[in-house]
Amino acid sequence: MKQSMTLIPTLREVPSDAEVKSHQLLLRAGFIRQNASGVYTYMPLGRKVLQKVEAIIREEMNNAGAAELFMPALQQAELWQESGRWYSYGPELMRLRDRHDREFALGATHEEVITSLVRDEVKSYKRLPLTLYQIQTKFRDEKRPRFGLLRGREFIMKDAYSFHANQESLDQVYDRLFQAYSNVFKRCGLNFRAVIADSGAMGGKDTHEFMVLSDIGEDTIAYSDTSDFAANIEMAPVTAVYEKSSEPANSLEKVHTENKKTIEEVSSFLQVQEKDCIKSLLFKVDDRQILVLVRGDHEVNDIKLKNFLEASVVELADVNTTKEVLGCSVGSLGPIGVENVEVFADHAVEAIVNGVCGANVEDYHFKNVNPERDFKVSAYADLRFIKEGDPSPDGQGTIVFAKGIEVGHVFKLGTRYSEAMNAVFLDENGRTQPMIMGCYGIGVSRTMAAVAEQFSDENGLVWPSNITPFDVHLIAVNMKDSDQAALAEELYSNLKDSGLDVLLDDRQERPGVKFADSDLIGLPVRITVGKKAGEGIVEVKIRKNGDMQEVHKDQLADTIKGILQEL
Ligand code: 9G3
Repeated sequence: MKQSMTLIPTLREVPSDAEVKSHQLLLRAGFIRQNASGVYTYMPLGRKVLQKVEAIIREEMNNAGAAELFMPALQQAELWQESGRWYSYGPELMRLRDRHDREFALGATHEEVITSLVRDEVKSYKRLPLTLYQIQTKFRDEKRPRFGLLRGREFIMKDAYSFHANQESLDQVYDRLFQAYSNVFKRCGLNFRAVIADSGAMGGKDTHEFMVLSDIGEDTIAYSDTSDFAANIEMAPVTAVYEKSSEPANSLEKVHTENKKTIEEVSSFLQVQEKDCIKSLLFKVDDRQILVLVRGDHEVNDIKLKNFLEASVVELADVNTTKEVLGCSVGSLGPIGVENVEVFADHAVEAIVNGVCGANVEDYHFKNVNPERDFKVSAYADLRFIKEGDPSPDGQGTIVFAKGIEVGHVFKLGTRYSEAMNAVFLDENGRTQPMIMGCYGIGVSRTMAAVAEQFSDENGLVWPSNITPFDVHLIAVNMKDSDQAALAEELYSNLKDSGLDVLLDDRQERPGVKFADSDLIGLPVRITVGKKAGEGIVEVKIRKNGDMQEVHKDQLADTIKGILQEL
């Protein structure tokens, strides 16, 4: 490709509304242009990277036995009404009406469409298992689109769906696609972790997110400093064991704690440690209230609470409800004497001796509180967020936190959609059964941005050789110099004939501009045709580490192929 024939509008200055590196660089290097908030055009260079990422995904998915199809983005409302999600999703689901006033959704995901297709076409266990996938544009009306392609309102996803007669079949396909995902992200050059994730509203038990480690990631990962254990912080189980101190239980004492509300105010006022305090929070759980207790230095994990109580709605009760139900504000809540709501506590609370908790009277607390003597709970459970320094749940090493960008997500769905939409099959005994499903997503455009986030330096992007838009950037210092122009043209056709993808900068621009643009665009290898053109000698520079060498044109193709293999 000759730069004079394509469109690569590089920018000198950093766009003000781009907060993260990948967003700034993809804009400055002319890979993307914004059309509207969260809506982008993939320019020629960006499109080429997407095509390479998609090619890797297709290879791995096809290898794993999945068949590619292509579903519509326009989805009838009726399908989403059958699954119930037409009513459960809010403004994030983009909806429109056609000319006959019939309602549609713009596809945010395709469980409904694929399930309605398979229920019509598959009736017998002999046709299972079946794994279908597509690479398609998705629409989600994010409240705050940000970070360029990392959180857009229109984005490219590979989404796959598998259908099974039994659980073992799902487990097999899940594991095979899990491996395919690891291959995809490895081949894209990404430093990623597969983390145990909460299945949230998706139902199903097993689910893993593929996280690219990055400080600007929106998710927090808890991982072991010595093993490969890694979990989304919402899901990471806590296996810490708590030593109950042997000090004698002193008698309960009610103390006035004027205006002391937070754990640190109360603990410093009463000269006790935060870990000897009991933090009590009232939650609205479906249609009732629950009082949840955690140790003063811990936080309630509402996802764990929801899963433990098998509830569908869990949220902190508001101030008025708290006052109504327990007669005081949050800062004075406690479990002692509470009869009208159920009380649950995290395991750590059980080991507290002579602790402190609110007295359910404004500005009063109890000292020398001892669980089981002074209050009972319906159950102790793992209800807190894991913390750095906790033992890793797999028993190996200690937990460390990191931020991650979710680029993939695999779910065991179970029969959530097949039951709702009657996707059934006849099993080998002639009985009608709902199909068991799995679903698997990769954010394709997000993966490109994650690579840009992980591989860039102060001069610009640095593309891994597997997904670079072009293999080689061929630059003539001065196209008006006949030796240089001639050699550049000769090398352009020879390198292409040798199978290399070449971008020739044939613009009438000053050398400085060409070199700055080349560093910004970030192709893995740059060839400079300069003063020694007459001798057939060019300069070869590796973008990643800046290594330079002079090479004669006869060795050029092999030298470059060797370099690309090594990168
Ligand atoms: C919606 C909207 C947003 C959504 C969903 C539906 C996330 C939704 C979860 C998934 C699960 C899997 C198949 C590929 C892998 C991920 N955000 N999810 O279902 F209507 Cl507006 O998409 N789907």
